[in-house]
Amino acid sequence: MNIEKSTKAARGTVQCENTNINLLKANDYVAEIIRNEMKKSNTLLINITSSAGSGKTTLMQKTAEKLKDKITLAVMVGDLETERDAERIRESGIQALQIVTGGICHLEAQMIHQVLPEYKLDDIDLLFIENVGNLVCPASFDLGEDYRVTLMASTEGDDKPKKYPRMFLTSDMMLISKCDLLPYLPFSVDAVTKDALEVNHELEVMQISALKDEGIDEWCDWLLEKIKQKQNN
Ligand SMILES: Nc1nc2c(ncn2[C@@H]2O[C@H](COP(=O)(O)OP(=O)(O)OP(=O)(O)O)[C@@H](O)[C@H]2O)c(=O)[nH]1
Ligand SMILES: [Mg+2]
Repeated sequence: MNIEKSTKAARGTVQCENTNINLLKANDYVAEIIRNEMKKSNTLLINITSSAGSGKTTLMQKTAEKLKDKITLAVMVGDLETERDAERIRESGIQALQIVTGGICHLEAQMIHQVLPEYKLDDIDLLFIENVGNLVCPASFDLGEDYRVTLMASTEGDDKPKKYPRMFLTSDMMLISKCDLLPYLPFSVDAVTKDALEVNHELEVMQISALKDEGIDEWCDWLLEKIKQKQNN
């Protein structure tokens, strides 16, 4: 940390200036290329973000199970190490490729662009990016997606939207996940929704349990509607 470039903020904390502007400009340039490619092929691109373990891969599996006979969908999934998530998703009968970041805590547009030739985009209606589990860094990187969807698990505590506002500010949808556990946890759906909407009043909110198949049909209907809108444009 360059202390000269830091400024003191209220309550005695040190706030660092953003030194990543050029990196993000390069990222946004590639994100725009991805967006154009998706437009040409009429493929809906959804960036799935959340903390580690909020249920992203389980949701990908469940969504694949529900939609694979109606549309063509595929996933690319980022993790620091292992191909475990891609293997799990492939077991649901859809294409899934793993991006191993080797320690990087988020996906960047350049990584997505490198993997895209592995997908027959003209045949794919819906492409998911399962981002690295992290509520902080992935928020800063546009991946050329049409929509950003953030999972907020009931097990994480209901205070996250105000503590990690950038992720909720840049998202289009918050999925409150693992709702089957709500009866056992001190987690208020009303409180988390209120905080999230104060951060981003345009955020859509749904409750799901991928494990118990609750709210998944509503989620799939939302996806089908967004695909229809994209293909009619
Ligand atoms: N009770 C409950 N558990 C769930 C649900 N969805 C996922 N889980 C469990 O939560 C754990 C993490 O799920 P994953 O789907 O691997 O989470 P993830 O967000 O992909 O994790 P990372 O990729 O490591 O960030 C697993 O043990 C799942 O079985 C749910 O709806 N309810
Ligand atoms: Mg996962």
